[in-house]
Amino acid sequence: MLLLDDRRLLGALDELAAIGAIEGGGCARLALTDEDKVGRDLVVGWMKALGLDVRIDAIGNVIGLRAGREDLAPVMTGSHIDTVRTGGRYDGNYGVLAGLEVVRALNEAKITTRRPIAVAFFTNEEGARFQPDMMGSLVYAGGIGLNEAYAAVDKEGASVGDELRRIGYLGPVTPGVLKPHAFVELHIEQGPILDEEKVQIGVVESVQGISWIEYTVTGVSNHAGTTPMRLRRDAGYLAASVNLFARKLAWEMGGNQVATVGALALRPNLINVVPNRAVFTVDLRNTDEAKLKEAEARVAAYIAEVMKAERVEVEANVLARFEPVIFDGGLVDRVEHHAKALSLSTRRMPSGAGHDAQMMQRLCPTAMIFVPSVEGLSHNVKEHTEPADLAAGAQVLANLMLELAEE
Ligand code: HGY
Ligand code: MN
Ligand code: MN
Repeated sequence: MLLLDDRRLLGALDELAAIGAIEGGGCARLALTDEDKVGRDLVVGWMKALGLDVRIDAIGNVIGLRAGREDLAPVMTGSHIDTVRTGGRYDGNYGVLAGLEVVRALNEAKITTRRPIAVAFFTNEEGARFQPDMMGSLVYAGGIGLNEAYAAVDKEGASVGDELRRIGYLGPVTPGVLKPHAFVELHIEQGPILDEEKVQIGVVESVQGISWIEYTVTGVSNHAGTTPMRLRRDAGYLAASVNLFARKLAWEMGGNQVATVGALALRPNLINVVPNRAVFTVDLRNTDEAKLKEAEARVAAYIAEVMKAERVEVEANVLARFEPVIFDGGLVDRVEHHAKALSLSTRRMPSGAGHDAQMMQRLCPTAMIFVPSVEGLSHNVKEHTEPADLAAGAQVLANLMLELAEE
């Protein structure tokens, strides 16, 4: 069995987490910011030091390629190193750095696998600054074109294209030109299931569907003291009502349905002025596409109702919409097999979070390996996974990758 150096992996995670480090032990490296660039440069440096052929594509995806005995489609692993603003140190980073640890161990063991091995990090997986999320892997899989991705802008009006150029990661390689034999992503669960059930490895069968919509509400600003309730056209009231409605709807629908109003901005945002503008987002997810569609329709119908009663205007902008993705059954079985072969406890499960793997399944057999998140915390600086669990996940990844690389 390929021997990994768990302490080295932990050290690499700490070193990367120090870039964009924030209060409480997390890190903030929003996509294509200076912090993201510094993180990218660090990981690219590690890839080069490992002798990998580093390729940067036109959407800034970075792939480190290790030659095989034969020039065949590579076995690819990877994830992302951009984070949300309140990011932890494992989301995405762990999958990329565990992939590099597999390469280090192969180098030390002087093993050349039949197939090449690739370790990738994809651009803007989080979608926190630019939407849609999983942008780099979506372009890689042919889901959107480069120009559409380049045109995405952040709240300050900076575009993906300009920011890629500015940080020096608008690479020459055509995205997706390297079609993997298989793709395996190692990731923290980011939810409470494995931790609550004390299970060591999550065998991920699918990723739930995602619906991101931004609503811009226009009402009439007015004096908070003199305007009687009957005359108000309060944009903030609609935003607040939708938040309550979506939350109640998720509880009522039950199952895997979740709903989040994560971003909300009122204007003029003053204590004594009825807001004339509200911009807010609704994130709806479900493992069942029909149910996700139902949730979307019910939120839209509710908005139409309140819009009429409050006499405000509403404009909807779809930021991301992905249907649920089912991973390759055979590869999922092999994740389970390798975890059990290491006497690790396992359970099959869907992913509540979006991942680059859901895009790679469009190109090749793809699967994911989860390790527990303590108290299910993620997108939170307190995100934590025990070192023993980090090591176990990396070993399952290594053993599966080696098997795939010899077929
Ligand atoms: O939103 C997500 O699920 C992912 O973190 N982009
Ligand atoms: Mn992630
Ligand atoms: Mn994330």
